[in-house]
Amino acid sequence: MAQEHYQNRILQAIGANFSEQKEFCQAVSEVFSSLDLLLEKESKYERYSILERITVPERQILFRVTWIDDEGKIRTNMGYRVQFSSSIGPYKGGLRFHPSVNLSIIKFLGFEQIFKNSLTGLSIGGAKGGSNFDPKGKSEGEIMRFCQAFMSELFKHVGATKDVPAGDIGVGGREIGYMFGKYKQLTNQYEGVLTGKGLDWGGSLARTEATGYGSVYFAENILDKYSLGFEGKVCSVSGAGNVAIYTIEKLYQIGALPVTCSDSGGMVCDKEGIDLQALKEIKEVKKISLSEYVKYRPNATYTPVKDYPRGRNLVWNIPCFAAFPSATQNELNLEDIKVLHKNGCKLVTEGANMPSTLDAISYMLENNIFYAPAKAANAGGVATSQLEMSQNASMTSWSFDEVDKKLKGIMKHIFDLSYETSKEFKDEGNLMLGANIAGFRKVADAMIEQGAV
Ligand code: NDP
Ligand code: 2IT
Repeated sequence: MAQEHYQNRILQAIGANFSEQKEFCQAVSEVFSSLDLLLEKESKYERYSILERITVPERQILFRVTWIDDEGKIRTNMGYRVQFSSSIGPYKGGLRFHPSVNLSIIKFLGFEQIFKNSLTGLSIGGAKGGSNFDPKGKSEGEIMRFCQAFMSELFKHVGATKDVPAGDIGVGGREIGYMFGKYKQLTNQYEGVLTGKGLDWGGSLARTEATGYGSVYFAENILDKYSLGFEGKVCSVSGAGNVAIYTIEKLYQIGALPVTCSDSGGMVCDKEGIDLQALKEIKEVKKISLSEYVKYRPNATYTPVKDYPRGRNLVWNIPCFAAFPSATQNELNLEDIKVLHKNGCKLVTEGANMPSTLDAISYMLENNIFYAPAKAANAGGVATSQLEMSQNASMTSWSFDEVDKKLKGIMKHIFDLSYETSKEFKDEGNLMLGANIAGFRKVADAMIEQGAV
């Protein structure tokens, strides 16, 4: 019997050992699907057991977080920090607070982060963390006490040159502030242990905007390559959080027309263009449901999730030139992409992590829809986090324009690297293939050079 390919053997073993970790298996399977030619050409990766090693986190920290609610009751949540790879730099990656968080979710995010961070061209390793704490309906005091309790354990494992967490779903500037304060109190160190900090205490200008802006810059690079542009083009965005809001803001700045957004309760369609000020007021300031949007814009429509047909995300029913899934994993499936395609969609840019299912990705690649994979398209956030670390380390701060210019340059670098790598491996324009190979190769080569650790 012919010997099974290296990557298939490892994938099968992971599937057998971690069958309950569906999201993690999905993320590994997506990366491995791009590696066939590289592994065939370069036997050293098998010789040095790279796939066996790179799929196992260097360290998984699971901890109890106990905090006291407003009624004085002691509450318990799980805390996670998965330090996946430090081959090319200190661990770096966000923290997610959402009731759906479990080890599979954190491992998938941490695994993707390794390659995303590698693609930026900066020296940052991959990690992810978070908790199944649900910030919804919690008071300001409860949020603060939870963040402090979370850091009371996490502080033992992080540090400016060791592991530098940041935000993700449910973790923004407010939560970073409470965690930073606790870290400082516990360690008596004022250091850049977190990114996404407030501008008066070590934060970087443009970090808030970076993921959304970066995702649009990446999409612009694709269109430039094919002499196309965004002027006057209708775009659909999902999500209503940090990534979605600044994707919408940048789309307006380049002359496009974003007409949708969504949150966990439902979606808004505003044919004249999403009212950005109203969206910011609802989701950034008041932190309430998107259903309020129609009070600001009576001509817009709001559809609650309970009215979505089974297995569908209704955001993708709105005809558009480009779609920007920017909420969460697996929010764009095969049915969704077929509807988008039928309605003339030419480009999908992943602002969220792993928003497209594997069969939706295959459909895009087979049907010549430009596909900007998450680990390339949303890397602007973590890249700007690294710019924050640089500013902290050198005790300087750069202007908004300086940071934005660097971000633009990094997004172009990621596009060029992904594109050139797709060409090298005879599938020109397949950016998933290019991004996966380029991201992997740098980390794998560093692992070989650093020996069996
Ligand atoms: P936020 O918490 O700011 O916003 C998340 C948005 O998505 C909210 O509108 C939320 O709804 C909605 N949402 C979350 N979970 C679900 C769900 N299960 N079903 C439907 N809607 C959901 O997070 P971010 O904007 O920071 O993150 C969005 C995505 O982008 C995530 O995949 C994240 O991993 C990724 N990302 C974030 C980066 C960053 O710098 N922040 C960098 C790179 C990627 P509601 O308001 O009701 O909670
Ligand atoms: O998924 C991501 O890249 C993030 N949530 C941002 C991570 C970071 O360290 O800025």
